[in-house]
Amino acid sequence: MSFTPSAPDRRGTHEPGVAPGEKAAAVRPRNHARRSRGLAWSGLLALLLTGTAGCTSNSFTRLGMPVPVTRQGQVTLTLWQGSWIAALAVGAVVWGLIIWAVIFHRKRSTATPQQVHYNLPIEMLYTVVPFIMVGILFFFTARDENYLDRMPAHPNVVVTVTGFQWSWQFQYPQYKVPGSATGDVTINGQPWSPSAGGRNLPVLVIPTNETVRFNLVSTDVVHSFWIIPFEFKRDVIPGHPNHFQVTPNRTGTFVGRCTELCGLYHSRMLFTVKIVTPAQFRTWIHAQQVTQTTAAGSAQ
Ligand SMILES: [Cu+2]
Repeated sequence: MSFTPSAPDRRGTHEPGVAPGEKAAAVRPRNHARRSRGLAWSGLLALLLTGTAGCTSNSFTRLGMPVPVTRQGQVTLTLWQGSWIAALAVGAVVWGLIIWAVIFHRKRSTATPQQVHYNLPIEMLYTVVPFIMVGILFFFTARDENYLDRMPAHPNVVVTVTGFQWSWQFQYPQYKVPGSATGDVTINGQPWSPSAGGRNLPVLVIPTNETVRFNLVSTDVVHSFWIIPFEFKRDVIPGHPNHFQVTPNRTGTFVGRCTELCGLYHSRMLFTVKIVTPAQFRTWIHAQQVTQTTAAGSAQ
């Protein structure tokens, strides 16, 4: 099957002045050049795959994403990397075909080329192949989305996040504080202020290797809860509680923010996230219970 229907069919014809035997000899170097080109393409593809496969996690192989700090974030990162590898592979084939057409089918004379109407195999190919590509991307996206949205019945830690103009409140309903306003361990936030320089931001503390469920509620307008290295954000909508669950797998201190323009001081709606070991988490939460219970008692 010829993939170049516009090329005149020269089967059975001879170039003027060239004997059939001489022509066979001239074909050999052309085959050799084709093999070299094939090798060059394979080499380029191998280089691309090893460069982006993510054997080691660095900023180049992460393609702009931060180091994930949850199991779920790693899944998002892998989907992102896989999509880029697929896009680059498709790009290499398309660029290769363009360059091939430009070089080997360039205008060689002023004569009008042979005119053709259609080529059914090629038209079927360029209709079916994009469907397959979209289908593959859709499959991996749907599979990973189902995993990210999974909500096992018994999370280890529950945090109720309340977004308001322009800060956050973090409430731990499993840890009670008798006599306090909410009845639970609660961290009340204030917006970032230039004088405090971030020292007054609310701190969200969660443990590693335990499932943490976030219940998201808003008291006023739509906000969006974004902890950058979770590689995930979810809207916080008044009258429509949202949820998600993660398993942190790396300790550290990170920045969280609102990612839905929610009013004048939206940009000040920052918070600090501390991922600590389970033992450090329990020490911190029990210290909060004692401090907040004492404060509630003295306020009465
Ligand atoms: Cu907001």
